[in-house]
Amino acid sequence: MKLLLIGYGNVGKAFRRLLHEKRDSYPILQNVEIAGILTRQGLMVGDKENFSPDKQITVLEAIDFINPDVIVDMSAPNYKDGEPSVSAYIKALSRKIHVITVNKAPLALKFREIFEVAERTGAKIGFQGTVMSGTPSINLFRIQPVAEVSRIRGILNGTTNYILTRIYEGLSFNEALKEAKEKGYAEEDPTLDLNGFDAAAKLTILSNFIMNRSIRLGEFKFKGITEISNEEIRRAKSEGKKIKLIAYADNYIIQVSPQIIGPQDPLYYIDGVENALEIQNEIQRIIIRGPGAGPANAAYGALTDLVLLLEGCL
Ligand code: 80F
Repeated sequence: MKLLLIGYGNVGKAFRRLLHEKRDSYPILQNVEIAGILTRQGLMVGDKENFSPDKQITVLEAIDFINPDVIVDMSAPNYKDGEPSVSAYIKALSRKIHVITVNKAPLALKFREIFEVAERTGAKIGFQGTVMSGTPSINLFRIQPVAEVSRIRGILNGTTNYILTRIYEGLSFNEALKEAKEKGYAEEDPTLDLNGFDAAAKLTILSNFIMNRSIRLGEFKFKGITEISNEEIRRAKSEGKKIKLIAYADNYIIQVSPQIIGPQDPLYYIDGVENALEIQNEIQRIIIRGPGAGPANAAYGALTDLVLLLEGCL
């Protein structure tokens, strides 16, 4: 099985490392090969750790040139129009090439259009890494096939939760952001984390997938953490509370906004890079928590999708 990787930054490199590590012990991965890696610098043919481009070609040309079985998109998100990933997915899926992605923008902007092509051809889309990285959220729902989800509520961005936690612990905003960047949690453009875009994109994908909605990013209001002052965080602390960036969707409301919450709320205990998600369906309330960002976690989400694809479970 031939893979074409798109994007070779923090997550791309972690994915390659993880695939090499796991290939020795998991026979199902033994026939998987990275046939090419594409970045903004061009295409490198084959599988080498140090990137150096062999050809200057576009993503669409790289699909023709490599003719992969799966494209694995680990490129930076483009929230203007999702390109070039949207066109790459449509081209790949229409040729029955599967797509695994950790890039949220294409699915947050064109979820239904992309899935329609996949449904027509039978190609599969794995996107666990788009929401809560390697902590099962999207893939948890794959084993809850008849659940009717009426409400989701969670903390879905690792960077902002990390920053809010570190300010609560006494750091300045800039110190906290610097740490989040150093740990590889932040987006290439960290304003996407700070202004709520990333959390809103994840909420859009989740709502479309597990609540069967047809929402596009931009159709609902979202706020990030840029307007919260350190004083507000410390005042909440003195009252025994915390400020958290909460994503919420039910059948009427969908929003991302900072909220002051107390110890009676399970999300109060979600600190640092940890994320959490409460899912209410007709018979259960499920809460999952785990790391929401970090290159190894996002890479793990993508590798999980690859194994599920190989096992016929996507
Ligand atoms: P990084 O900036 O390290 O690498 C981006 C790569 O994309 C580069 O190789 C660049 O050349 C390539 N690229 C950009 N545009 C391209 C194009 N048009 N064609 C080809 N290549 C292109 O970024 P990361 O950190 O490796 O992230 C990669 C993707 O993973 C992004 O879509 C992220 O949104 C996604 N992701 C990252 C996560 C992380 O922890 C986590 C899950 C998904 O919750 C949070 O705090 C979130 N900020 C992180 S969630 N790094």
